[in-house]
Amino acid sequence: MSRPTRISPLLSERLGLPRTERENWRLDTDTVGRLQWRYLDADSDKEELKRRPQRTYEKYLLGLDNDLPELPRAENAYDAALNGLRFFKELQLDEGFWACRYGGPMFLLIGMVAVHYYTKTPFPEPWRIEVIRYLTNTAHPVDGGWGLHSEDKSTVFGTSVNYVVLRLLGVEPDHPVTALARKTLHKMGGTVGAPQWAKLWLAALNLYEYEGINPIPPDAWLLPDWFPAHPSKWWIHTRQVYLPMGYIYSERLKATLDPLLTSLREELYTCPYKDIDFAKHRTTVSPIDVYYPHTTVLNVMNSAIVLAQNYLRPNWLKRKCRETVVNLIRKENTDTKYLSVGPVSFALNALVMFAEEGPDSVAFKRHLDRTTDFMVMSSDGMLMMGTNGVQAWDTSFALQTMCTIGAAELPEFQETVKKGHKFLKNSQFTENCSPGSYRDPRLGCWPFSTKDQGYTVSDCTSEAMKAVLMVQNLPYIEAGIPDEKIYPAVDVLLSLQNRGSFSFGSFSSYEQIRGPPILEWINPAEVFGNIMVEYPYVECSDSVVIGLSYFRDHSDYRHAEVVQAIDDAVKFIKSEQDSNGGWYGSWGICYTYAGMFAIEALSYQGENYENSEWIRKGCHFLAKRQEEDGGWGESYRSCETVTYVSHEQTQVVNTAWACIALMLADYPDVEVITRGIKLLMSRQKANGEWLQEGIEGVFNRSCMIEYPNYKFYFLIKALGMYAKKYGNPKLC
Ligand code: LAN
Repeated sequence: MSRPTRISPLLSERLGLPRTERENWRLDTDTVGRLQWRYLDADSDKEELKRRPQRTYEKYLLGLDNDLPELPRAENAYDAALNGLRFFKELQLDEGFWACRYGGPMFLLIGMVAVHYYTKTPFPEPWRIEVIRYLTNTAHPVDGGWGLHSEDKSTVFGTSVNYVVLRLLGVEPDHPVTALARKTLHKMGGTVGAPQWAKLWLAALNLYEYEGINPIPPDAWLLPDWFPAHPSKWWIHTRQVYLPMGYIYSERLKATLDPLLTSLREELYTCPYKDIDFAKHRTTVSPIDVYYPHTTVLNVMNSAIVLAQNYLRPNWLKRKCRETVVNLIRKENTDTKYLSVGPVSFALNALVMFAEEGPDSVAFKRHLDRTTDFMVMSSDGMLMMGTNGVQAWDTSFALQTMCTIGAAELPEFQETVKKGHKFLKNSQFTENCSPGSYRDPRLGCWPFSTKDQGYTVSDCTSEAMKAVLMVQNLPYIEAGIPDEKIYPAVDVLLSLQNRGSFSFGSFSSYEQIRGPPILEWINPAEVFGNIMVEYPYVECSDSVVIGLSYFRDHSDYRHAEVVQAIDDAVKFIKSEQDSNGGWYGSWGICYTYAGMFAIEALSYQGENYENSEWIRKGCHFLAKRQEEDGGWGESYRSCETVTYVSHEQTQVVNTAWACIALMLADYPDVEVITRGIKLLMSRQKANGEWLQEGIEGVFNRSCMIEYPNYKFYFLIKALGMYAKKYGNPKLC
């Protein structure tokens, strides 16, 4: 059942669920962007509540009234841009970055809650109340289930794991939310049809049997490094998730059965637990959930591994696997300050460290300390984020926007620019990773979220480098990053370019492509596509072209190689354009997102509508998709179906992306752009803000993810560019 738009007010309110006092939440941070929501107790923290009043950004993020003033009505795009920026500036934290609620994926909370339950670590009461609220508010408005992401139909995956979360947090089975969800789960066939990642968490909670999970042998790590299928060749997220999963699977970790778990065993299935032959359900996955079905190769391989495991796995081999996995997890913990690359591996690693080193170990305690980095409070309740934030990425675009539209020169925004610059300066990596971690150099690069998280991404380094260079042109920026400290970032970018035959010249996300794409045949996750290896990504390639082009015009360092790298990447970008002129976006929704980045990259080479057939086709693709009201609206279904699908309503973010692309291209029919710009202005509120519309981002083709700050800086950029380019006419 597709998801109708949510009925307001929030379901949690209609059901009268308990809630915490929103006025008592505070967001703590540090100079490298750590985000920690803290609940102050009305009695024991009375003093602090008085001493530390809530800041505007806290009120905004919590959905409270934010006393920001009404601004003079904008009659032209420039004033609208500045009004938007005046609002957005108030959301900046003192340390220079922007916070947000990076939600969307609905399969993350289970990890956090399972670890607390398994290890008997109390789940903080304010979190418990607010997680229950969040899940209540994101349940499907009709059938009460959950999907892979917050806008998805209900699936066995989302419904099983979030049902378990609610029950472990104390919601009774006859509560209206759990009762309806369970009914839907049973209608879908019950938890036997859950995909592998759900089965693994449920097995660790003693709610599913390990024989019913397709094998996750950590033994793969013992293959020689040169072997093409060695896990070090997999995409970083896949290898970091399957590493601890391999431990949990191989060691058959199981929570102690208690009355709650015993009851859950009966609630999740359509027949009594003891009657289920789990081994028979190893390959059962609900068709509603499947995005990437098992291949025959994988099924045959799995059956062979099951046999080998049962008869041919001596204890010494099991011990060796355990040592290898633990050793690699320790390196990951050191290199990411216990955050790990993402939320799934974070929770899995915490469980492994508990099992391996015990409840009082430093490692387990450090993991527990990091749980706050992922748990974010919002108006709908508390959720676990897709990463520990979007700090460096958002700050880079915010700074670029202010420079592009000339706002950075205005006195009222100089403090904002200075603080943002300082944050990017603090976020640059100053050391490389542990030897033997299979990680590439990262010195001089930037992360997507924070320096502590420790991972660089090709486009994050490139966009941050561009932001830093742009800002450092401003006369009032004093302590800039010297060129010698930018060079290592350029070295890394150059080293990340793919050289393989089908991907020549392109850039992937975290690393070069290390393994053959045929490894996708053994993608075991069922719900995600394109996860086994790195792929050439058009947006990553665009961003690197943009960053390196900016650098090329700034410095002579490795000039010939930089020029060559840009050239090769541009060829790749052109070759990726579909015959209808669209570019498929892998990280944003979808063709409008990638179209903007691709056209920007080409425009940096002096290409435009007049002289480039690629840009011309790209513009026609976008212009054709403009809607009646002058806006663009693209549905997340574009990402799944790999073809443009219109949203039911136009979206400000898609509209801004399309307008930016058309302006960069010098699209001759200015009226098309003007209509888009007018739409952005018409949706702006009196205090300069825009309200949240549909979800903006995606990963692995099937899972959507929120980028709440896109509705600020991309809109401000579109409006400001329009004003600069077309003489800022009066528009209303
Ligand atoms: C992200 C977020 C940022 C994103 C961009 C920088 C925008 C992109 O251009 C490159 C890829 C990257 C870094 C990216 C990769 C996958 C991530 C980390 C995410 C979409 C955020 C969450 C997602 C991660 C895989 C979620 C955990 C789920 C698993 C399947 C392990």
